[in-house]
Amino acid sequence: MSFDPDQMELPSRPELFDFRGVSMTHFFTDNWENVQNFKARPDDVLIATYPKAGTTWVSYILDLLYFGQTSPERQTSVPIYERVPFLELIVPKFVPGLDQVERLPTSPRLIKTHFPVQFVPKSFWEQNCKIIYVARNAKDNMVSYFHFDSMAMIEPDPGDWNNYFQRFMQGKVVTGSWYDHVNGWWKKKQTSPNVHYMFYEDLVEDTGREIDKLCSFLGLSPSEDERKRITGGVQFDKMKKNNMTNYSTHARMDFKTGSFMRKGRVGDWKNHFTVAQNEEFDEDYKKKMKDPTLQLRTDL
Ligand code: PPS
Repeated sequence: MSFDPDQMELPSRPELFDFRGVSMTHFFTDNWENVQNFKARPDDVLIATYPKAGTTWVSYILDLLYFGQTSPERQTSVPIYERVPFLELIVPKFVPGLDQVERLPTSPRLIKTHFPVQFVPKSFWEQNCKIIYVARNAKDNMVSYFHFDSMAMIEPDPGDWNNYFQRFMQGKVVTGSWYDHVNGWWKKKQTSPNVHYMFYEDLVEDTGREIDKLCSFLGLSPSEDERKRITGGVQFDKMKKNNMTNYSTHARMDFKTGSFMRKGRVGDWKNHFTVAQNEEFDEDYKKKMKDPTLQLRTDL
């Protein structure tokens, strides 16, 4: 987020409201018309996720694949959230995501969104842009989101864990229902060859393999050395130490209450869910996740 002193006051924590059937705050809807009218270029690459599913990880992988060799200075001077702007985000005192995208000097432009599939500006589809969707199992996703909401001042107050647990299952968090999000994109992928659907758990299991799949989807062929360098450079510990990828330079995070690169694991939900919560969750999950072809792993 680049600072723009001409804009308004710093915000306080926003309220959640229903926006076209999806829970949102005004930081993601105030620029709606302009975002919907966004003119994508055919080579734009959109990274779409439910929040906390691995957006930053995949953004960094793509950035290295496209620009790691050609713009080494970018790697030490431009934070990842500026290299890959957040399309719909509009927060007072910061340059709106849309304007950041339009100012990007790169080609292709890498663009981040948390929109459910039905909110994606139509131009991305008309221009046949490549879209990468990352899904993460709901339990870990919920835990990560809870911690993030505690430290991200542009998010509604998460309240305590028990309360958050219920709200997540009801879809009363920013970007709405996790269940609708992952299912909506999964359905779209079945008819859109331009959507590459990935899983956070697969990336943890074998980052190199997933980078290979990404490369064949994008038509990229890095050298073996480059591939190894990227696979090593994007591991959790490296990204956590790297000020360009760990969000430590971001003005709207309260690092006293946590860190953006928190644990980076599959299965951390076991440290948060009680036995009763786990049972309640699984029961509810079965009712909402009817498509047997979409399977997410909560353990490796
Ligand atoms: S955001 O705010 O929506 O853009 O957040 P997002 O980047 O999607 O998700 C943040 C979580 O992804 C974890 N992460 C990683 N895990 C493993 N390896 C790597 N390299 C990596 N990079 C980011 C990050 O730690 C957050 O998950 P939790 O579980 O909170 O640690």
